[in-house]
Amino acid sequence: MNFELPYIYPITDTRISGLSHAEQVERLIAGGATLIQLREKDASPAEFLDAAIRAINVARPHGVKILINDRVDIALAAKADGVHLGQDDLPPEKARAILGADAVIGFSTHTVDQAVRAVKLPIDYIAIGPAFATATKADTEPVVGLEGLRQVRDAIGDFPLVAIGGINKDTVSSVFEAGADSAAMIGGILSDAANIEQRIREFLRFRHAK
Ligand code: 3NM
Repeated sequence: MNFELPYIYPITDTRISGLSHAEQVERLIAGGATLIQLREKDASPAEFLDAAIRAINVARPHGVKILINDRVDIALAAKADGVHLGQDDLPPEKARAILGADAVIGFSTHTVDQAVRAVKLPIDYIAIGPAFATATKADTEPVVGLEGLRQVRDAIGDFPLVAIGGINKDTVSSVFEAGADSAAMIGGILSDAANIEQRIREFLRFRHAK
């Protein structure tokens, strides 16, 4: 598996950005994104599949990986690079069996215990969150916080770790200091839709300068 987490991991949201998934992917790639997750909570499966195929057609010529949130069936049908699973989605072992050895599989965790159990699964990275309070996801688990993030890092060794939830320009450096390899963001990048490209470029430049 030649997969490496980028510092900044953007996730699409049509409600927050007011843009299609393909339009978001185009702007994110222009700003330097190399891994993008498509997150869709409103569309029908047929609509999500169509949007995913359009977004993948934008990303593939650039070598940018596209993961599908929650839906192994959509990832398979759209020939995405992989899937990001929640605790209540298909189990990662089943997703791996369906998508194959080359697929990138991420898995959401919300506690140290869940993270410790997750590193034994056939996955490529763990997400831990919410790092901070967030308005983007309604049903989040309790905030993990920077101390929780540090505990997860200590508990999982060097397993690839993504922090998510409430990360913005004021908080991004703290999640790296607490041990995250990557910061996943929705609102921090997409809330100013006219400046998506500039926003992600600034986040990437900031991190690379460190
Ligand atoms: N998952 P924003 S928090 C999609 O805790 C998602 O697993 C979370 O959006 C988790 O960057 C979250 O705007 C929302 O806070 C992330």
